[in-house]
Amino acid sequence: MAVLDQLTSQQAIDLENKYGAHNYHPLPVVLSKGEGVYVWDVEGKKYYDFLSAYSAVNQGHCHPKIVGAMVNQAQTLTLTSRAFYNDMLGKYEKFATEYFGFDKLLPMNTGAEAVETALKICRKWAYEVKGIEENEAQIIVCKNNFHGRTTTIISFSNDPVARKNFGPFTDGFIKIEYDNLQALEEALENNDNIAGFMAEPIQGEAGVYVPSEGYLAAAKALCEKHNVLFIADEVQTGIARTGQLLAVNHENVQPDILILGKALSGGAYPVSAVLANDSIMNVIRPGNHGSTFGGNPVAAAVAIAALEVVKEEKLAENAERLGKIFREELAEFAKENELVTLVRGKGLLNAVVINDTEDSSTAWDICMKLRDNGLLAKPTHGNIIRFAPPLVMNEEQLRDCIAIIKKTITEFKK
Ligand code: IF1
Repeated sequence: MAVLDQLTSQQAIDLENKYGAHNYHPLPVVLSKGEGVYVWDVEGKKYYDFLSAYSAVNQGHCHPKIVGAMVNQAQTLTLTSRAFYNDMLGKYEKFATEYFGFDKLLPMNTGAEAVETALKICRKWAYEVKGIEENEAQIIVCKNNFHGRTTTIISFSNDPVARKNFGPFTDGFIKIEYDNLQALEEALENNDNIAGFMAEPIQGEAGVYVPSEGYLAAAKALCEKHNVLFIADEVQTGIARTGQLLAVNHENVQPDILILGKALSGGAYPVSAVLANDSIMNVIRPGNHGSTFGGNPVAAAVAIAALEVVKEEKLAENAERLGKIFREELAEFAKENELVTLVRGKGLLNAVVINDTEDSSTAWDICMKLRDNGLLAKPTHGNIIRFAPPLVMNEEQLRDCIAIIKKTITEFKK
């Protein structure tokens, strides 16, 4: 078999099982083509993509403008490293800082790298600006967080599967209840070593937990009161996913440090970024931080195109409008179907809670039937199914998907 020969789905799965690390348990479907809201498997079956690569493909699969920008730059100059300047990075940094309203941007590649970068900036600011004694800085995070898979990030995770046998862990983090202002206030009171508070504006992996109205604004105000940096991890909730450009925009909150990833590139290329104003970002000096691919010309070209698409195609407005239809329809359905407990979310980041125990396979089994019926989605934790289509979906397609979801759950037999 030549390396690029056409495969059947089973052959592709067998190759991954034999030659790939088993760090995932994918839904058994083998995709070979994507366009807009659709993906196709190797046998040519067409599906609606209702995961969007965990909100990385907000602009739709293989968006022509984004792919065009990538191909054009890839045929011109792909990588210089930061040992030299290139003619794309400054343009991107200017475009993106004006786009999101910050003084500066530090370019990275993956979401986890951007989270690590934000933590380093926050700590350095704590020592050099706030005046905390070196190595004493503490950063407050939320229980049931998901910020990535590096050793430092899992150090403050409470997911046993993500942590077991990866120790020893990184110190300097305090975990509090999500959406609990009293817990935040208590953690901030009487502790002068707090450098920052990092949170997801909506906890995605935990099951699309939308905090109480006003939580983000009140949390930011508490951070200001205690001279602590508010760090918003918008890797999953950002780039129009929740019906606003950023999820924090729903409460008019401007974080001190903004973390972006995933759909910053429309899913075409690994691009992430950390944005902050000069009073914070200028603690970073040459040699403090970096990455071989961070800020490469292809990433810059792709990110500019991906962000332009968001505004040109009014993706936030579309997500807001279609998300309301989705939640209304599924909430109505929940009243008549005992398998669906509730639906929650914002914009087109939604989840349906299935009426079964966390350790049941019901949510997974429903996703397998959704696959058979031409829609791809995957459970987050246990009995919660995340539904997050590309934001380019139109109302007719959404209603088609709602019909598939209702039909599948109605016909589902445990
Ligand atoms: C996987 C989860 C989602 C993120 C937030 C940082 C990162 C992520 C809020 C790190 C990444 C991805 C990771 C991906 C699946 C997906 C995921 F299920 F893992 F938890 F979306 F909820 N902050 N989330 O959601 O970004 O380094 O991955 O680029 O690990 O399978 P990354």
